[in-house]
Amino acid sequence: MSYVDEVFEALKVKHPTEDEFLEAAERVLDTIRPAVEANEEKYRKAGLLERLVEPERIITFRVPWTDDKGVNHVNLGYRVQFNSAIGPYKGGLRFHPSVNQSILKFLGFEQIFKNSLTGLPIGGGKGGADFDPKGKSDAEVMRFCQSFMTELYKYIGADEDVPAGDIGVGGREVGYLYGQYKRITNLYEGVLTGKGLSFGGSLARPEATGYGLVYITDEMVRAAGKDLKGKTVVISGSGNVAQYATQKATQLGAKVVTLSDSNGYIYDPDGIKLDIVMEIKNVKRGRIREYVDQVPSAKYFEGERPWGVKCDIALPCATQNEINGEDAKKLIDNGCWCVAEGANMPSDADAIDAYLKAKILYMPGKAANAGGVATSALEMSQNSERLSWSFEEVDSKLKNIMVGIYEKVAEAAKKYSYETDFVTGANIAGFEKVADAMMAQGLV
Ligand code: NDP
Ligand code: 2IT
Repeated sequence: MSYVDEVFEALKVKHPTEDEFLEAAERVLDTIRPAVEANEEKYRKAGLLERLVEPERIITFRVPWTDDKGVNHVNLGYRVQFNSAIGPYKGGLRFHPSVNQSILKFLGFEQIFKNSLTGLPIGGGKGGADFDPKGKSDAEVMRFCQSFMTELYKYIGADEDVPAGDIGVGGREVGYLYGQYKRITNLYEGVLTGKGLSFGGSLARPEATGYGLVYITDEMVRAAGKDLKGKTVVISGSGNVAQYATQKATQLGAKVVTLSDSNGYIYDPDGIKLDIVMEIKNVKRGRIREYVDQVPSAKYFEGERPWGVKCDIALPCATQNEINGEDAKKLIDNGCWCVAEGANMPSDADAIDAYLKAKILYMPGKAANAGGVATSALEMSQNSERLSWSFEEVDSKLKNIMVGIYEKVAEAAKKYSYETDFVTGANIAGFEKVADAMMAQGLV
């Protein structure tokens, strides 16, 4: 049996219930084969892959908090410190009822390669809690965040582990988390990213994931001799990533016709009006269906996802496994020729197989959504030098990073597979730097 297969078989036996993590690990291990085989003896002797698939540390803790009625609750909090070979652990916190160890391990594992692709010195981590911020008051969210940080602060630090946002964790939550960290430790340091501008946040960090997604999509589309102008784009989600992907795609002349949340999707044939969405989602914290109350020419589809809508480009920006094989087939049959992932692992294995078989342009999440964490690393740099860069400076660095990622991914695709196999390209390009650092640092 090959080294890759041996390690994956053992992983399945060790963690049989961790479906999401096994799915992510299998996809990465399967595509890095050529890079592993070229060094098989060396890597095997060093136990490189066995170490790569096992987090350095997982911290699990209870998070007790009291709601506005005085009722007590206990949630589960986690931080997966997966790999620190190339820098301090870096990655978001997710607050969502579905959060469990398997999901956070898959996200932390993906983060290792994503962070490596950015070219910046950040290792891989992820954390969160099975807490649902939906429907909670600001005071409840604050008490939860304070309780969460009262345990987490022991394990994080500006040179140790730097969390940020993800699903259910935005500017409000990062603010409460930062306040409690500072209160407990008495340190004013860049321990979290995605902070508010008045306390060390970076301009363009809120925009970064969505903008970065569209920058790399634009690069990929132009390399294929096409253009975003006038193209119809279908986007899922309506949170941070979806909103700024909509904004940048629209600025570049494309027309975004859908957005969604976990209840359903909206279709606006005239192009989504983002100011209305932002008011509903960011101010009122409401549901996407409310859009049609203000734009009667738009339609709302309860309980459905937008993959049946005719489009040129699909940008999934909600959550993992939101596109299955059938959805992918629908997209392709309707003429979609480009998929780029704002979310982490939104396409399941069957969907990815369908894209690759149809040879449509497909940029996987770890490359396509890396602009968020890359700009987080820029926020860390600004915090270290106690300076703030202008929006234009951060945005232009972000754009350069996304173009750089496209080039690295395309080059590795060409070297190890075929020209537009960006799945192999992203995994190998991300893996090589981490493997090199792990080999150099010995058995740790
Ligand atoms: P937000 O919490 O701001 O928004 C999440 C959106 O996705 C909401 O519209 C939400 O709808 C929807 N959603 C969440 N879970 C589900 C579900 N199970 N089924 C259907 N819809 C769902 O999160 P972000 O925009 O920050 O994150 C979106 C994706 O992007 C995630 O996969 C995240 O990991 C990834 N990502 C985020 C980065 C960032 O910088 N924020 C960076 C890189 C990747 P509802 O309100 O109904 O739950
Ligand atoms: O999935 C991700 O890359 C994020 N949620 C952003 C992480 C970060 O540290 O900015």
